Amino acid sequence: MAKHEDLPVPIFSTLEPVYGSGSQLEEAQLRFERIKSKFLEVFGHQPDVYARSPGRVNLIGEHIDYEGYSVLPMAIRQDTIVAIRKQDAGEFPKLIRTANLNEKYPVCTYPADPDQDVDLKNHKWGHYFICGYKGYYEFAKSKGIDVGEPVGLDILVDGTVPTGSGLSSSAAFVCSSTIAIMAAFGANFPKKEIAQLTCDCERHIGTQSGGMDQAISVMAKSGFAELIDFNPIRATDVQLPAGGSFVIAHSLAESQKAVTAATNYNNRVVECRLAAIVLGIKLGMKREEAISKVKTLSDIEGLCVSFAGNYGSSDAVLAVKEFLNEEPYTAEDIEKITEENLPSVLGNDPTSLDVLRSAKHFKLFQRASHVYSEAKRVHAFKDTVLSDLSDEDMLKKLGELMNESHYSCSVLYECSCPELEELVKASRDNGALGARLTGAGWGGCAVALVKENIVPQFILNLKESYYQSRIEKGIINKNDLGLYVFASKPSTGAAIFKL
Ligand code: NG1
Ligand code: MG
Repeated sequence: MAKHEDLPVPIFSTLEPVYGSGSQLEEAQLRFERIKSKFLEVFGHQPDVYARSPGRVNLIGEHIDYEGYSVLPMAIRQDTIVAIRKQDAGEFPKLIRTANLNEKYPVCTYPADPDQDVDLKNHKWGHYFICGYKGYYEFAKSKGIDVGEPVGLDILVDGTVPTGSGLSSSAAFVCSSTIAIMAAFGANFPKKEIAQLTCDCERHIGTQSGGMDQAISVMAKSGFAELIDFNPIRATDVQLPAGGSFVIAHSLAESQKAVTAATNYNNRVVECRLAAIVLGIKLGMKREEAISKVKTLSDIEGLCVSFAGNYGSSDAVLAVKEFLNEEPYTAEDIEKITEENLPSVLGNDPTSLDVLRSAKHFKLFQRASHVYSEAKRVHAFKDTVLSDLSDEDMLKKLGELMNESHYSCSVLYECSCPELEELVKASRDNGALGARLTGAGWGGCAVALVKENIVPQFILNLKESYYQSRIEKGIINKNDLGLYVFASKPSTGAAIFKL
């Protein structure tokens, strides 16, 4: 039997296989009707086909996907739907037009040119579609598929994944865009290839992302979290223990990753890269070899572990303690070790140069300690789930691992913020077995592991302790609370609808 990840994205002629039955199905039917009639109103035609891809919550394994380490997310019910119509060859205007059901997002227009650059200085919501557009053409070209002359595309988007929340609205959008384009061109590919292609093409937005979000959005299976491995991308089902539920809660601090990349996300990617190169040199690699070959901390884990082995340990963190200084490094400190200036060490890549321009110093010790220890926690999480512990003990252990992960993100990786700290504390105070920030951080959501039988009370208490004061200050509307705090079951991955 073909493995799940080797299969193409499923194509359905009804909504039931994804949206189930009852009120959820009714809601989805209404949503698709609204999309269809708005499409007709804006473009004067019906869409050819629809694609949907979900957001995700990462249970454990934060900021390590881009370092090559496995992560453990699950898809959530909230998703992005892209309705698309491919214009005929002779039809005008030959444009990419992206419209959104949400009035907040005005129509964006782009040339029908897959070689266009994404205008990073002038961020627009439609740019995420262009990532998928460029990605599809790059991929088709690499496969030797004849795509013919570019044609115009009309697109209408409806997303329910809250933006800037660490639930990966961006990947839901990029994946549904790419899959919609594929479907409009009558193409389909194995899910693992789409996961890789969407991961690569989201980088056109200017973040040096790992591949977790796209992988889970494309490959998720209902009822399971997935252990995602990289190089190559693979997904292994993880059945979560009975009696526990994951509650997602928004801190209400929005984190716009595409806008803050140089000081937050990309900054950490660069720090990890520099930590890996410095460690590689300290562990005996030739300077030129370290600079040209070492890209991630996982590239030199073998060296770290064999160093630690001399001390009877298999722990890479030991090498970090031995060879990296706790004091932040200046650019000059690092250049003394690399004997090459940092822009050139980083290959003069423009997003890395942006990071260098705004960074005062580099916390190599802290970032590397986080990455190596978080990578171990992911495996401990999976091993716990597979162990013969009772459900009760298992949930307790998973909660502890989540708490340790949060501590590491907050103290070593410094990707939390005051609101997330308050929310994580409130979650624990209200009885969560564990709670942590999820996604890139600096705002966005926390995820809490809660015993199933106390979930309704937990949510009520959280509303009281975290959200009530924010309602009173007018930050959110009381009626919208359900959008900001909810329990989530592992949901299903991307799909194409020909309705
Ligand atoms: P969010 O912030 O949820 O989009 C980002 C990255 C992930 C991963 C996490 C941190 C993108 C598209 N996603 O997630 O790959 O690195 O941060 O674990 O950049
Ligand atoms: Mg994102």
